Parts: sequence; C-alpha cells; structure tokens
Amino acid sequence: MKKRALITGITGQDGSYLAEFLLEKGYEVHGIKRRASSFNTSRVDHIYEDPHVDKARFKLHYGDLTDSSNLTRIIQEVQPDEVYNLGAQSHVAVSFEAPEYTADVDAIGTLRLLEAIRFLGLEKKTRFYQASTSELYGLVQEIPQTETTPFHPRSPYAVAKMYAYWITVNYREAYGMYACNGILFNHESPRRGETFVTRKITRGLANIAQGLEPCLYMGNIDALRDWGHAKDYVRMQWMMLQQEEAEDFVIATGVQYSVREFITWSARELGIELEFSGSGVEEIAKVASVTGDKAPALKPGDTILRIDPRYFRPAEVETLLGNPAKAKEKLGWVPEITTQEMCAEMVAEDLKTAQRHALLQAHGMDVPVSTEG
Ligand code: NDP
Ligand code: GDR
Repeated sequence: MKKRALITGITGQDGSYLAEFLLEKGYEVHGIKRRASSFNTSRVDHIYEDPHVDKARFKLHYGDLTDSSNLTRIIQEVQPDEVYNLGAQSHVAVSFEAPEYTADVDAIGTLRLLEAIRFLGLEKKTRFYQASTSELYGLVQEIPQTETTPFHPRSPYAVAKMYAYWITVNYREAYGMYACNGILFNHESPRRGETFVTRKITRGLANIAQGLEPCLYMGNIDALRDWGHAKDYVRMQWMMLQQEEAEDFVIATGVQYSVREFITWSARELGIELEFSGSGVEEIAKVASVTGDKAPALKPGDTILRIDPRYFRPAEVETLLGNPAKAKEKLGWVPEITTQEMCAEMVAEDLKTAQRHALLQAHGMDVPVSTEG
C-alpha cells in the first residue's frame, strides 16, 4: 500500500524539498496551500501533476492553519499516514510586528491539526511531525544545545513555537499519538525565503556584483548560527516518523559561524575580497579587490555593505549551536552538505538569476531587486 502524507507549508522551502523526497520514496503527497492573489507555488511547480491525470501522486488543497473546519475536512478526505506540520509564519523579526497572527498560526495552528486528527479518530493511524526550532533555546542556557537544554524563547515566534512543542508532547503523552518534534537549527538552500539572512546576503551580493543594486543593508552581523542544508534536514524529518517510538531530536551540524563570515564567503564566491571598518551602526564593508568576471560592476573602494538598525530585533538570539549526537546515534543521521558548500550553491544560483536580470536591464526592461528583510 502506498503511504499518504499531508504537508502543511508545502509551498515553503522545507515543504518543497520534503515533497520531492516523499515522492521519490513512492508516497502519495498532499499539501496545503494558501489562497493568494498571485501564484505562490513556484517552489513546487516542477513536481506539480495535472489532477486530471489518472493516479496523480501530488495533490494540493486550499487551506489555512487558522481554519479548523478546513483542516478537519482535508484530513478526513486525505486520511494521511503521516502529517508534517511545516506551515508557519516563520520569520522571527516579522513575529514582533505580527505577534497575535504568529501565535494563531504557529501555536494554535498546531493544536488545530492535532485536535483534527483526534476528532477524526485517526490518533492511532496518523503520525505527526512538528517543525520545532532552535529558537526555543533563545537566551542559551548551555552550549551546545541538546534535547535536554532548557528553553528561553526570545520572540513571539519562539514563544508560539514553544506552545506547539509542548502540545505535541502532550498529545503523545495524553493520547498515545505518534507525535514528535524535530528541533531544527537554521537550514538554508537556494530555495530559502529572500528575507532570511543567508539568502538576503547571497542574492544581495549577486545583484550588487551585477550592478543591479548599490548596497546591502544588514542588522546584527555578529550573530552566530549553526547553518545546515534543507535537503539534509527534510530527510531527517521523514526518518523521525519511521521509528518504533516517537521521540524528539535536535537536528544541527554542530558547527557555528557568524553572519559576518557568511558574508565574507559569499563575497569570495563572487571574486570579491571585503574589508570591514568602523563599528556598531557605523560599520561598513568596502571592496578590497575583485578577481574573475563575476562582479563586473565593482571596483576596489566601493562600499557595498552598511548597517541599518531597522534590522536589529527588540530581543536578539546572539548564538545558537546544536549537538546532533542523539540523531547520529539513534538514527544514523549525519548532514552531508557543509555550510560552505551550501553557501557556494546559493551564490551560484543567485548569480545566474542576477546575470539574467542584468541582461534584461541592459535591454531596457525592469527587474525586481528588493532586499527587504
Ligand atoms: P517557509 O517560510 O519557507 O515556509 C512556510 C510555509 O508555511 C509556507 O508554505 C507558507 O505559505 C506556509 N504558511 C504560512 N502561514 C500559513 C498559514 N496561516 N496557513 C497555512 N500555511 C501557512 O519556512 P521553512 O520552509 O524554512 O520552514 C518550515 C518550518 O520549519 C516552519 O514551521 C519554520 O518555522 C520551521 N523551522 C524552520 C527552520 C529553518 O531554518 N528553515 C529551522 C527550524 C524550524 P506561503 O508560501 O503561502 O507563504
Ligand atoms: P533566524 O533567521 O532569526 O535565526 O530564524 P534569520 O536568517 O532571519 O536571522 C539569522 C540571524 O541573522 C541576523 N541578521 C539578519 N537577519 C535578517 N533576516 N536580515 C538581516 O538583515 C540581518 N542582519 C543580521 C538576525 O538578527 C539573526 O541573528 C530562522 C527562521 O527560519 C526560523 O523560522 C527558524 O525557526 C530559525 O531560523 C531556526
């Protein structure tokens, strides 16, 4: 029997990689997408199957984590073996602007899904994965962080995800559901949303190298993160649902870098050496040298990075470093792609787009270049 999976957040970074992964494993994959005024399925368009075709294995349903009746109806229709709850208002800085909505989607949305499974009597059939996060550690109590490190969330996003974490544990303990949390540290890819820091950097620098924008405006570039590749992390999401007993796992690389280092590597991928000077909000980065042909728009002395305090957060998570020993020991999971390899892949993809846009611009056409985030 073909297994059936339901993914919330299928149009996001992880949802798209997970859908590909499950289709390769032979699953029938159902996803919930939000209604939007323009197309929002670009990350999954390549795996879309015409629903009129017999035996289509990829199906999208309109829905929203704020709508219980809609979630219950979809789960009843799909009767999933596995539910992956990846849907969320996932931007930490935005959660300070929209705290109530973030709580509704990220916290209560998780409860709505678990309750729908229970209400439909599927609690013994349907396995549940919750996209928990290293943001739960916030103001870190222990380095590196493990499954037993205490939480101290530092944003409305992290507080909402803390509710989701515990309600998942509670449904496991109260109703014997196979429900588990993946406590995932930051993971990125060429499909990463454009306003998260890594993608903002790779896309912004590629645009600057091609003369599409003048300068990158950043927040706290001394923040430290443990960055992995989304492809490695979705494999682990699936593995967590294939065990005898549901358990929670930390997923991380175990290596930490600063935002500043990520900027330096990204620039090098484009043949640019940077020189940082000044401090605090006065810090800037100038081009020290340019080699190769990837940055034709730049010359030594150009200032291409400045600090803009509007990207500082009301409460910052300064440092995160995970210890994935339990995942390695119990599941044999180790990340296959290094942070540097991932950075190179992201820059290469963003450079291709920037080169295409530069060509269009040279022919008098408008191109999108915003790097808000
Ligand atoms: P993305 O922001 O790329 O994707 C989020 C997805 O959730 C999108 O499909 C989005 O839809 C959907 N969504 C947002 N609001 C709603 C809603 N109200 N109802 C239904 N769906 C909604 O996130 P990632 O793929 O990076 O992350 C996946 C999950 O993992 C998230 O829950 C995130 O919080 C969590 N996480 C991510 C980490 C990371 O480093 N990437 C680390 C740890 C946890 P649309 O496309 O329409 O916006
Ligand atoms: P994060 O990711 O908050 O860790 O949440 P993000 O990439 O947004 O920020 C990482 C760090 O970089 C600093 N930073 C900036 N961030 C952004 N977005 N824009 C900037 O200009 C900028 N300058 C510096 C931030 O202050 C922060 O310290 C991500 C999300 O995917 C969450 O959903 C997920 O739960 C966690 O990772 C683990």
